[in-house]
Amino acid sequence: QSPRTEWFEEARYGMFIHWGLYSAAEGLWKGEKLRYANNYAEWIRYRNRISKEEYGELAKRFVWDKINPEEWVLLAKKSGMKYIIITSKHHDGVALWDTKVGDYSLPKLSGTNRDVIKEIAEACRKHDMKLGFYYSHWLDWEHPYAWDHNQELTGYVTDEQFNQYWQEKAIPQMRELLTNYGDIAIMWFDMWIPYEKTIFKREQLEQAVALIRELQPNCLINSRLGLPTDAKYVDFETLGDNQFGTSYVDHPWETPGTIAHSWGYSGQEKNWKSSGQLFESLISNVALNGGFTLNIGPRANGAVPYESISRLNDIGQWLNNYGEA
Ligand code: FUL
Repeated sequence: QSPRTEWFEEARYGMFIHWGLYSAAEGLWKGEKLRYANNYAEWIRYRNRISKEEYGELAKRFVWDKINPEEWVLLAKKSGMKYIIITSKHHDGVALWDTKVGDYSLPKLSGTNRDVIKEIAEACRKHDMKLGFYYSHWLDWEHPYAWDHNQELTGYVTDEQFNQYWQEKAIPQMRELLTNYGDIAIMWFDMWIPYEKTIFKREQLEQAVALIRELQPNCLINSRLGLPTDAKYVDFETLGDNQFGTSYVDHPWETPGTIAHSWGYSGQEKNWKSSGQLFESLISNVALNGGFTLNIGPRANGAVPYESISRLNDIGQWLNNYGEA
């Protein structure tokens, strides 16, 4: 492995933040729960077949005078987390930052001049926290030419059309993220089937790697990009959601995990994991030389659910007392 990954192999514990328009839906659409049992709240647009226009209205529910990304950074810091990964664009295709690529962004839909990506980047710099971006490169439910894995929302897309999405939206947006926000520690991609089974061509994924290596040579890339975990392409392996207990000897790895079920905020959560259970997940991964990226899903007013804060505080206290030998 390259020296790029050294800090990550020592970090072990980071914060995932899922925050976007779906946070304002809170796992309910017009009184109806998420369709399909056992589904994630951040998938509500797809699952409940919400139109792009109606979905965009959720942006009006953001309470800008309460939203303060520095609080998320301080929470991570207090719980002993060493990095933060935030959903710059989730599957819904909404950019959280003030993108110049198209007009489908939280600032534009919400009518604000706030750019939370800029604010969190500044807060991370101020508090010495590494920052990474989740970028949904594969699924993008707003773009007519992005590929819908079930072809339910956007229908059939040709290779040429998909390449148009890739060249006109995905690549230029990644360029913005890697140019305008200082040092980016991780680009975290999210495609959980081999690229050969998708519409992607290897060259397209290699183009993303080349862009990242050119603009931010120290930035790490995770395996859900779709290329093999080999320092040339991908720096660390991401296991399945909440999957623990695998050991790799030849490369770094992590598990992304939730505190309840959904990643995005849901008012419908019933089963919150205990602090002990979460701590055990962290320890078991660390024991196998891996890391743990634990998720919070703040609400549309920026508030982090109390249940999450209390568990993060418990883990932070343990780490403070016994962790940093
Ligand atoms: C998944 C996504 O589909 C979820 O919404 C979430 O972002 C998780 C970390 O990855 O597979």
